[in-house]
Amino acid sequence: MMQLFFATTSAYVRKVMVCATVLGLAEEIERLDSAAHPVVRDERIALFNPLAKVPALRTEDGLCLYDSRVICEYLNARAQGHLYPENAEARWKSLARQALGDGIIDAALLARYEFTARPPEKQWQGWADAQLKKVTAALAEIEHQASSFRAQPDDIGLIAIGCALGYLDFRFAELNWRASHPLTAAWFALFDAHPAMTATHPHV
Ligand SMILES: N[C@@H](CCC(=O)N[C@@H](CS)C(=O)NCC(=O)O)C(=O)O
Repeated sequence: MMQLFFATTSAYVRKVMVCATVLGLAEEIERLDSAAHPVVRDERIALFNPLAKVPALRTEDGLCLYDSRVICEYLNARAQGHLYPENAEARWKSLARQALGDGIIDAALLARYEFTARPPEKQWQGWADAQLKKVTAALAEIEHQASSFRAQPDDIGLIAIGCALGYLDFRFAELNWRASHPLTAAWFALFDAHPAMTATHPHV
């Protein structure tokens, strides 16, 4: 069995688990309890990843892999999957979409950490606002592209974007992103109904 430091709240872990599910590898992954935090370091995770962040994977051969991008690509190679297009143009587009989805998660997480990980006297609303500006700009770009998205989680770029939108629903429901992004909302309604997405919905 592979071993994965896991968290039901992490959109990056979800990205890995959606890939694993689509690739038929989910049952080969043992999920290890974790409590990743930017200040309170979880030394258990550091056994696999010196950055002490999740996801962190160890293979049967003892190979330690992180971060989510590397793990997803490893799983795809291991299963001889097709989550990464071979055609060069399609591949760059897919990888840029992954960066867009991951970038939403990065920015949303930084905005959240500002108020959950910092003491009140060190919190800065301007920082969180600037991070959420990145989220809204990325959502605008996704809306621009959404009419070309497929409904199946068969591509790393769409999986990353799907996990990012799921994270906004989970932690930033007040953004109400669907109201101003109708094409993205219509796409996500189909995409999020796939068994690999329903099996990995974030929860506390
Ligand atoms: N780029 C990394 C980001 C991983 C990450 O930031 N994970 C969060 C949990 S959602 C974490 O471990 N945070 C603890 C920390 O920042 O030290 C990836 O794609 O895996």
